[in-house]
Amino acid sequence: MRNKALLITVVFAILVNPASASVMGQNTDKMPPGCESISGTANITVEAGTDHADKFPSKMYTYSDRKMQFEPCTKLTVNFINNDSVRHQWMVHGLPKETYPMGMFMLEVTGPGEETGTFILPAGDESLMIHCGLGQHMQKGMKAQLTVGEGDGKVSNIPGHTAAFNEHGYESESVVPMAATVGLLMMLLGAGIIVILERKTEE
Ligand SMILES: [Cu+2]
Repeated sequence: MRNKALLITVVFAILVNPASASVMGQNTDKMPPGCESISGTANITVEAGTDHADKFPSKMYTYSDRKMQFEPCTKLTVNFINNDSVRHQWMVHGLPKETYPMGMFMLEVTGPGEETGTFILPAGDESLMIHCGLGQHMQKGMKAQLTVGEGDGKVSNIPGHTAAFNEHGYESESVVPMAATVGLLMMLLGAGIIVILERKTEE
């Protein structure tokens, strides 16, 4: 009886278990090189999901906000809400390694749910890329630009904002599946020949 109650509790806990979430590169007080102090604080909420990609015919996932701009040395708190039942990330690249050993800040939520994290933006004018690192999610639209100060360029292929040309790694990504398809066809052909030869020897 007791075991049964325990089993029911465990099963129930698994069923209602909320999505797990994590923060990487959290930084609330360490100044990036060139920042004497925090210039200001900002709070944003970003949603991730298929619903935000509906208006972009060739895209499957995206963020509710894909372009944002803040003063250098801003202490930024991000509330990241995942509306999908698949895992999504809000990952900022190109942060100073002195302050962020991995060079990044990341929020990740594995299913419907949310996570909040804080980091301090660098001191210079920079255009930082934000994306979801899960397989093909960035190519499917999960990409954004965080402009620090005046920025230093444009991040390509942001739905509704920038063009898809010059996409870094675009060509190699389309070549790899093609090579894999050719390889698979060759394997099938080889297997077919072996089957035919075996049948012939059996006869
Ligand atoms: Cu994703």
